[in-house]
Amino acid sequence: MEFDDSFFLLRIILINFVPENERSLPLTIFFSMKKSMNVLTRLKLTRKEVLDDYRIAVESRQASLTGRREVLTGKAKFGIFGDGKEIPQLAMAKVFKTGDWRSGYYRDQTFMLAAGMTTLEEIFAMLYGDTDPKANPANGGRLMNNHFATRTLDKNGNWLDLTKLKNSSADSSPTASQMPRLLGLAQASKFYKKNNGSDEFKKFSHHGNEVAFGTIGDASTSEGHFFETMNAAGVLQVPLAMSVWDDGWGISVPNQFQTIKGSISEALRGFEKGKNTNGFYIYREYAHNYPALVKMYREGISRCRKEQVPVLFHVIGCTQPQGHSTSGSHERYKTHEQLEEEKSRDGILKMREWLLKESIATAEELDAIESDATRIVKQARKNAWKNFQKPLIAKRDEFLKIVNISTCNCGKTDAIRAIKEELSKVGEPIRKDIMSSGKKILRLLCDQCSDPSNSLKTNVTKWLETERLDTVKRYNSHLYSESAHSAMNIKAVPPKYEKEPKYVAGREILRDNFDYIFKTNPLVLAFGEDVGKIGGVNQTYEGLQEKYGSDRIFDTGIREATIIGQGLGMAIRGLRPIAEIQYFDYLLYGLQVLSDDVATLHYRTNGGQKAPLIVSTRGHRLEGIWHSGSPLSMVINSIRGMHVAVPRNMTQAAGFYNLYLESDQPVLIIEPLNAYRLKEKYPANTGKFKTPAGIPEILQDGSDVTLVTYGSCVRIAQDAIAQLKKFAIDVELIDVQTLIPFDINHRILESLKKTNRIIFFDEDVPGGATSYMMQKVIEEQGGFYYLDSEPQTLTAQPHRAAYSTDGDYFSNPNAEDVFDKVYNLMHEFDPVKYPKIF
Ligand SMILES: Cc1ncc(C[n+]2csc(CCOP(=O)(O)OP(=O)(O)O)c2C)c(N)n1
Ligand SMILES: [Mg+2]
Repeated sequence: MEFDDSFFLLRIILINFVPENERSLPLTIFFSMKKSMNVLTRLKLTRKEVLDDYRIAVESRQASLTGRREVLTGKAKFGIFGDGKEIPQLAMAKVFKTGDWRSGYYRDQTFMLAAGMTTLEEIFAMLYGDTDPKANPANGGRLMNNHFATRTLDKNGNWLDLTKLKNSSADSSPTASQMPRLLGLAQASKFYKKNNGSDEFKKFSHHGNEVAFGTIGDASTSEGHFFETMNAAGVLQVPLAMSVWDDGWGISVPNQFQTIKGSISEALRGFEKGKNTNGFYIYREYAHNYPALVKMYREGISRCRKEQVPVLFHVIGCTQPQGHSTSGSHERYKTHEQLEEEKSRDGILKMREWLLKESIATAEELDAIESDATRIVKQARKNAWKNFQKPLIAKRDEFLKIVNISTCNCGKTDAIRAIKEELSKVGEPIRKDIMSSGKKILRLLCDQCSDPSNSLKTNVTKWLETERLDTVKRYNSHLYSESAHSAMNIKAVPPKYEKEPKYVAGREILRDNFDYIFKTNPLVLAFGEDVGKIGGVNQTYEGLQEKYGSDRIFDTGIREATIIGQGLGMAIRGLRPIAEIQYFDYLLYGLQVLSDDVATLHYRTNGGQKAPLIVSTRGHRLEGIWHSGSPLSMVINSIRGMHVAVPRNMTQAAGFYNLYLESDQPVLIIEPLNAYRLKEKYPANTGKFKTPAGIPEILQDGSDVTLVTYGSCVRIAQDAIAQLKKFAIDVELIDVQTLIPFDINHRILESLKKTNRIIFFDEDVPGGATSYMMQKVIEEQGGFYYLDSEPQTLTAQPHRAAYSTDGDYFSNPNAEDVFDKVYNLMHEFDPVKYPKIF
């Protein structure tokens, strides 16, 4: 029945059956109902939906308040919450559909709850650092609380059907680090929309209909990543929906020190999309205005989704009821007046006022929702704490039972008893307490008691080993792919050659190999500066854009961080991007994204997400500080979690692309810059040969000295070796091929066993990648025990490479340096046979 019909009916009832003086109350109720229904009709929402939203907001706030108390009472180490940002997140959740993506930050608690992507219990489990993946599926206790993620992989590391899920990429702590990946998440939709239909895409996209939602704090918009991403999104015209939760503060630093004109939407007016321009749509709304926010998100996201254009939602007037985090109090930097003013425009308070004003609910109904919320959150906290504590208490009890001193008569029983006593008194034991007690007790136990197969020492040792293995799984797993598609499971396939192979410029081998890849794998894309139209500065993609289209091989702006971000976001969504950084030295601009995001993704989600991205660059052996291409230690120390491949020529490089595209392991491949035009034998099995990961190649057998190197230094070494041969010195040359992983079968040790002398050679700084290799071989492989001479390194000078051929000669190691190093080693060993040269 329509409202007006029911009004007509009511009037008839009132006139016929109710005395005149008793008709006003039902009429008032009826009119207020009519008013609220009008509001709800205009908003296209039901009363239930709105009240559900209010409930979620109140529960979320209650979780924030309770969470802070958990930290202050010592149950959790640190806490950061979403209070003050509840209302806009309800509105955002309404337009977030199955298949969509989020790339956000720690304030998105209410959104995650409203979208059904987390639960109150999970929020508390995260706070405690629960490592049980069931209790804490976002990060398995590896990250601080409110670092959200949904799982995109099953337990074997295989893709789930992402079109059937609401997806959140994995949060990370550095401010604005969510931005570069957001660009790729959005671009994937555009790619999938244009390249519809392939079976390979089915699990990842529904005709490219998905929106990538970003969130960021007002202060974090000051980061370069924000501007770089927004500019690129405006240029690329991708469905990226950026919300800025503006509370006017970045911890203690107010807006006026952060943003031009104190307003990010004002500052970005020049980025706004005009009638016939690119750019993005800009919306601005108050954080406490629920109906306006609902309308804003509906309209903005509908344009974003349909037109595939970016949108900026600047949500002003957010608050921070509890300050920034548990690390400090905002009373230190906000005045009493400021704090009171914030309270007066609290979003939840304003929503309540609105619900009452519009007669959508009565005060009693809202009071009931609020008291229910307190109860529900209390219960969630209790459950999460119990789940977290129960196995720990059980573990502690099990350990105390095992350490039954009566079975050991010669141990230092008093001291052992004291440790046990102390452990048993710990109210809320953690693994560290138990492990530490176990190790201390073991030191006090003797070996002589009873049956050694069942002695206390044996039992405690066994228990500790089991626990160690368990913690390895808990804290050390998933740095690299452990799935069936791990690069480590893929066998090498050597290049095959015709009887009389032709010799071609190395870049042609790469180009033809890429041609094969693009032809056979619809998921692969390649992009970077000058990659599209001209096919790369070294022509390794020559002609491929014309052949496969500019959706698959394309140019980007000069913006390394977001080139990597583009690749990362697209790889998270199932594509196989090759993101090119034009020169290795410029990887520094994107290193933050590699180090904090790409390299940690699989680990920080405890195996819940992967991004099998290939970052391709070129390096080694040029000249000048910014084209020397040698900062290997910069990457091996900061991007653990990725593989680092350092091929010596283009055939080896092509073999790495083939290997990694078959695997799900992210990798950095550094092509040797000065080898594109050098002639190489043309392989007959283009696209099929594979260079293995972690397997060095012995390029020359020798018996006097082992020389370990990689990349362009291989050729320098070969030159030196030829010179050394004339002095009867026999060098074994080893190309490590990948720095990460490094010589997994200890092949270098085998060489050292034969030569007993070893030199690690590259053009990184002293103490750089050569020291890394030395530690691997001498310490990890046990090479120390086979040395007859001091192990040596040969590197570039400590200063950066100087310009010009002479600059290079006196900055970087050259064949003469290699000769001298090897010769001197032999001289030291046998001065008669190898007399001093100079
Ligand atoms: C790169 C980086 N610098 C500094 C920090 C420390 N930090 C964490 S949050 C924060 C303030 C962020 O403010 P804003 O973006 O406005 O978000 P809000 O917390 O106010 O929602 C700072 C400085 C960090 N996490 N990362
Ligand atoms: Mg802020």
